[in-house]
Amino acid sequence: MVAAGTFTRLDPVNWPGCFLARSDATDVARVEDRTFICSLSKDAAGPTNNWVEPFEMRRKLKGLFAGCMRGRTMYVLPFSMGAVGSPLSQIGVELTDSPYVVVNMRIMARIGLPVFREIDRAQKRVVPCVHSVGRPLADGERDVAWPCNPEKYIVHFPETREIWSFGSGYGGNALLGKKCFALRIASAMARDEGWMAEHMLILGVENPEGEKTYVAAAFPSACGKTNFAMMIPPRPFADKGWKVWTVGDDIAWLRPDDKGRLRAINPEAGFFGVAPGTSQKTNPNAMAALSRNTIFTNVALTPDGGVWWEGMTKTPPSECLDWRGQRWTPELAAASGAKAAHPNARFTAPAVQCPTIDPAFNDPEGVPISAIVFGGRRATTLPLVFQAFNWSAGVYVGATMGSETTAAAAGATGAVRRDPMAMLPFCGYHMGDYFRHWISMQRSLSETPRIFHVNWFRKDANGAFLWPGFGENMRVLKWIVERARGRASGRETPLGWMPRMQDLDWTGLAFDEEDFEALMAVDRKAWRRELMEHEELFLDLRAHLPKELLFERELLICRL
Ligand code: O2Y
Ligand code: MN
Repeated sequence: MVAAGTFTRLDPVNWPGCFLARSDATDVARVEDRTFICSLSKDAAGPTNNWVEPFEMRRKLKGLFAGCMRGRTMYVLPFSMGAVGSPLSQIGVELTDSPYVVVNMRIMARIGLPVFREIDRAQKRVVPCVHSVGRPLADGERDVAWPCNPEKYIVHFPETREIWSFGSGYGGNALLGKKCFALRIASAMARDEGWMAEHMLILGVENPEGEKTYVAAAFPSACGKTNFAMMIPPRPFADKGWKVWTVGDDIAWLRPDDKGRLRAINPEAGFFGVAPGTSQKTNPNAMAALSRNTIFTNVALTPDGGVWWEGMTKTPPSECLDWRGQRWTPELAAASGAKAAHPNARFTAPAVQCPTIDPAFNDPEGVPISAIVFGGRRATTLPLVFQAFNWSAGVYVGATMGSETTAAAAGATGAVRRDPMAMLPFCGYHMGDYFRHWISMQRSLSETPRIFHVNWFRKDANGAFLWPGFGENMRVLKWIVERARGRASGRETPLGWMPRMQDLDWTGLAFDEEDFEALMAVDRKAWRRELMEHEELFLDLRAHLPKELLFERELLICRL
């Protein structure tokens, strides 16, 4: 790949085992408008997914795939999502003509011979995943560094459990074990088999007595999931013995065990994290994880053979090559606004290189989940934290969660986009049926995890953040795990249980009581608006919506 110009080897002393790839400028992110759920009926895919009649789509794909790998090598890549042999794992085989996909999948999943053996041993159903960059080579034609096709199709057939991806070599479009399998296809498998495939990080909180409590958390993109999963508690907490362990930063598969406790695995083996904004200050554990054996995509290359991205250091390098390979200086950037790294530039790093990786990361039985946290980026209305009264109230909280769009995302900045359980782009079937599945999971659990909502992003009247975030989120996390164990107090509010100022541990942080009141305020006028938006979402899903959620909305209105 180095010889082909796809990879640049980084300085082996400072960046051992690391490579840089620059993608085509038109192939830089997941393509939601080209992502299809081709279930037998349109109704089964629901109004939040793109649907094409499966026979029509198969005809289209047959045409696209005929001869599409000509002149290239086709790799046969067996992979296990989850530890090989775990009862919670699933197996896929990806056929791909992209060596970039192979080396990234080698970090993101367990691959190779042990998986072939597992296919023979366990007789598990295998999910076939077919991928092509869609750029055949004629005899003697010189290849480009990042082949792709302007016509892209990311297609899922949930009934036959197949994935077909054409035209893109990037991230979620091409590393088919991740969003396509571990979320879209797996969510449909999970519904049929009584488990859950969720867009959630998993972390373990260890208290000074050495007792560990595992938490799964769903936040939409751009809400700091990777940072939260690798959080370092503030000094006074760390000194007392509080520690946060990382199991996963993006996807969780959850299943009731034989005692009815919900257990979770991270089906992935690596982190495909956003580089811009990642630094020693925001996430030292991610920086350690990506310091070796890492593939960087669309970051800047420094003259000493290293990498850089916006937010990595306070002072930018005096010059570098930007993600397109063009000369970049801070002066040129000031004039043109050009970024050195693409805003969706990524690092692909092995999870075991994270200093806080949990000792149970490879445990085939998974970890017991005591709390589920939903969250979003909300300048108003949503308090710092509250606990839902019970499972169905918690499902309502997850179903109605939303996040404000940032400048990086499409759509108006500051508008609230509903993203139920952070699964809007990733649920492989009707969102109303997905809510029903969540509600029904309670029946297979002897003990339901407690459900919480957090909002690190509430602002005051001047637009300043009310909460410092990052490591200080530990104060909220401590309340959450103690609530989940029935130890911390709080007060009852219309939304659920909330901590009073004295219920949080403020050691080492002087926080203003008035700011705390503002952070926790339940503004009834704002909630009236919020409830109207919930109704709008429910109207879209009405034919499949479980009654429980309508009742939960009524109860919330009554309480307010
Ligand atoms: O743009 C892409 O292809 C990657 S998207 C992604 C990558 C890692 C974790 N989460 C996401 C996401 O979009 O949620
Ligand atoms: Mn994600």
